[in-house]
Amino acid sequence: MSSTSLDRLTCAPSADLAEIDRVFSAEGVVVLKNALPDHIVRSAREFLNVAVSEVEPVIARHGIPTSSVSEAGTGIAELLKSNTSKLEPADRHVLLGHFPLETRLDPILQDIPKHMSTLPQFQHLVGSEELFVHMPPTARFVMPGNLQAAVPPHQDVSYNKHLGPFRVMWVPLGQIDRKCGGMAVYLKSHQQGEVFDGPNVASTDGWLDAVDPDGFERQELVPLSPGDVVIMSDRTIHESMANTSDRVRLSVDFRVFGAHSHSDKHYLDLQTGDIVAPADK
Ligand SMILES: O=C(O)CCC(=O)C(=O)O
Ligand SMILES: [Fe+2]
Repeated sequence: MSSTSLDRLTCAPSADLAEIDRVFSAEGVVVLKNALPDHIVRSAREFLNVAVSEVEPVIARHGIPTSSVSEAGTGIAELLKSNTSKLEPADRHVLLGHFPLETRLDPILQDIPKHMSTLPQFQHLVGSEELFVHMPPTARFVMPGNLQAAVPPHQDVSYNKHLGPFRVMWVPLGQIDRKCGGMAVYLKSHQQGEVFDGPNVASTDGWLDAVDPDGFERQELVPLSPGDVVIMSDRTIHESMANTSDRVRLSVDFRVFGAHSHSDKHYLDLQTGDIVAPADK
């Protein structure tokens, strides 16, 4: 098997718990192949495709033509590079490739963790039969040429100081190949603590400075198909890649935690389907 093959990180969702554990504990990442049924992925994709057309006015408001996604993507990247301090935080957030809050809170996206929570393999990876998800999830549209939408190397723990231990679940909604701006992970990097030691950030502020993944083997998570689900530790270093294709890359990612962990912000209780607000302090 070649060292760049994703096969060594890939398990069928029906695989033995011991096999999934072995891969995840050693590498800090596992790909659960074909874990989501078609209808769940299709509904999420159709919903987000409509949501892309709904963010076009935000892009157009900045003088960027939206008739071609690749022209929009390169226009956004130029704008973000030259003008970032003058942008409204909500606009900057969208231009970085994040869907707005209302989109991310839509229950249609919650069907993804609801389905995953029924799989013993997933429960095992999170370490709990009772599962909870930080709300809202991240949902991303990465336009071709929007190089500013690629997230520099980071551990998710640095963006989520309000959570106890958690797992990251990254869900592509289309075919992921070498060109469309998927993800790369640094194998075994979860075995260290948090690397970034700067201040907390809001996601509207943009990306944290890249951490140094030196010394860890970089693995691009390609190819992936709709239905595949990537699970990482909260300390696994990963980054997203530039979209050099002619397609918009759509994905959703969730932070999932078990009964042994906690959150100081809103979360979805997957047992009851309720969104739980933080307790008053
Ligand atoms: O989807 C991406 O480009 C990266 C997502 C990611 O790493 C994150 O949201 O923490
Ligand atoms: Fe991340």
